[in-house]
Amino acid sequence: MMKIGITCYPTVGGSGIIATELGKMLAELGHEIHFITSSLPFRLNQVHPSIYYHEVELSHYPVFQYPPYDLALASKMAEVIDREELDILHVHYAMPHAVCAILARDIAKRDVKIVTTLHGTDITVLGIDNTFKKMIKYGIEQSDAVTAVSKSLVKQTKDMIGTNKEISVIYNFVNEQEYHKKDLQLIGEKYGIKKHEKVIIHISNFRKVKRIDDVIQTFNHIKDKVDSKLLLVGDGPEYSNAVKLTEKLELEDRVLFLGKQKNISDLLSISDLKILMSEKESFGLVLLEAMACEVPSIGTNVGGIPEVIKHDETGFLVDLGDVEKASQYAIQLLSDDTLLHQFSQNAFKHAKNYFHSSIIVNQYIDIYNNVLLDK
Ligand code: GMT
Repeated sequence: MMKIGITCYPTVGGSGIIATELGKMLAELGHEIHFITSSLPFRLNQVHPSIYYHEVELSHYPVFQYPPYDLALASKMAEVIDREELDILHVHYAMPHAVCAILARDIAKRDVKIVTTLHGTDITVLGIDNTFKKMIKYGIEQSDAVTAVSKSLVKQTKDMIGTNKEISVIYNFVNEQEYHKKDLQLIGEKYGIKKHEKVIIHISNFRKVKRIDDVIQTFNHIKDKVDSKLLLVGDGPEYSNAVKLTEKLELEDRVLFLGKQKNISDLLSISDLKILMSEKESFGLVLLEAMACEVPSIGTNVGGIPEVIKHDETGFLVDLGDVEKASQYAIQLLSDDTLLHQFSQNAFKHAKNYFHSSIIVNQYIDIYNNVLLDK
């Protein structure tokens, strides 16, 4: 049994989901889990006797222009490392979380091991502000072990940071108890979706990198050939632009803006195809969520997406911005029920064989055991 601290951004986002689900599964396996986060992780929705939550409290002392989150976190980490006698501190993101963990390790009396998981966001930060390069490199190199969510992210990190640090690939996973296909035709009816209509779904935080316009443009071609509806799930900075484009293309009665939703697996269960046209994506957890619910995907050939979608088997890959090709593939798939069924079964099997939670959680446990052996 290990005592493991976990730090992530607790908001709705792939990295927070992975960190929280990992903690829940490790607790089920008998490990003691201590979440050290600024608020309760949103997926931490059940009580478990081996899961603890330590809130990082931000001080609003008037001399500080901004509340010092990083220092408050490091101080909380150091306190939890000593009081709870942590063996491992698993942090998600090199910046700031690995850097905070290193500071906490220096402050604490215990020889805790630091495992850092990269989700891609550090690289995005670097793309915007190169002054953080040395800080991210430090966070990575001073960690006892580093993992990344795709081969593509390992390469990108090494190219941009210039480090020789070993980075192990551990893919994303889903909680299969929640993500599986359910018989929910009634929900579709409640949304006004007719039985014969095909349902295309896009789920994201509506940031610019997600290229929502490309999703809507792809759907605009699809709807000419296939009677269909587009579900847009999520919210974010590009939301109002997406609404405007929908109005411009006169798609209001075919595109449903659902906003942020909790029961994503229910919405996937009424969907036939998932579309992700991102320009950056280190893995694309939503693709795996779709696969687990027997939904094939069309995605761009960028970042880690080609490591998730098997072209012409579980879905299709297209070049960034190629909405014509994306719609051609979608029409091919949605117009042939036998092919669609085949792809949905391939997607489900691929998720089970390569990304099953039991495989992935064991890979993290191996990493923990290896760093503890070096003690
Ligand atoms: O996609 C986002 O904007 C959220 C972001 C995050 O930090 O939570 O997701 C990143 O981590 C996920 C979990 O590993 C990956 O599945 C996403 O692909 C990755 N997002 C990007 O690389 C843009």
